[in-house]
Amino acid sequence: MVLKAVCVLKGDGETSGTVHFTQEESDSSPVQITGEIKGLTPGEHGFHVHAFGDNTNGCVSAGPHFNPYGKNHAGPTDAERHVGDLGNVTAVDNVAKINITDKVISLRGADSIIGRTMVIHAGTDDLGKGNDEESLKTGNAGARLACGVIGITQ
Ligand SMILES: *[C@@H]1O[C@H](CO)[C@@H](O)[C@H](O)[C@H]1NC(C)=O
Ligand SMILES: *[C@@H]1O[C@H](CO)[C@@H](O)[C@H](O)[C@H]1NC(C)=O
Ligand SMILES: [Cu+2]
Ligand SMILES: [Zn+2]
Repeated sequence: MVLKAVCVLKGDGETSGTVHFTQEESDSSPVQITGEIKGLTPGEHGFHVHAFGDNTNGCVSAGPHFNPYGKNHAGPTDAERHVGDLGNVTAVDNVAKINITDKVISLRGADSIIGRTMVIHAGTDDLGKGNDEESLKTGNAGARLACGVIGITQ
């Protein structure tokens, strides 16, 4: 069966959005990620799945990037990356239109992102190439503008 999930992102400022996830039959099928985030400055913004579906203290409670295998932070096409590393989305006229296919995240099994948190950042993710310690953890993507818990939908 095709599985679908959705995430509504909100924050303290004017950034907000909705992201949809779709995965075909098997655990190893790629996940199609589509949607729109508005209220962004033009340019690239880090976009990740963070470990916890906890927003009790805003987006901070979502914890670090979802990283079940203890890897370094990197970009979505790198062989070694956090499962949650989806790179950047690009805002044009304050709106980022999202259409990503990712082979690492899943809506099922050990790499499932269901019940975890999607975060959009103020800055650009350097994909682990920033030559500092923080780059290998967060990509130096800066503040968390908006976030939401990823849930199953029909
Ligand atoms: C941000 O991520 C996107 C998508 O993964 C990538 O194409 C782009 O090069 C990244 N930007 C930087 C500055 O690394
Ligand atoms: C996303 O991209 C794929 C392939 O490039 C395309 O077939 C699909 O229509 C796009 N979806 C949206 C919502 O833009
Ligand atoms: Cu993040
Ligand atoms: Zn990461």
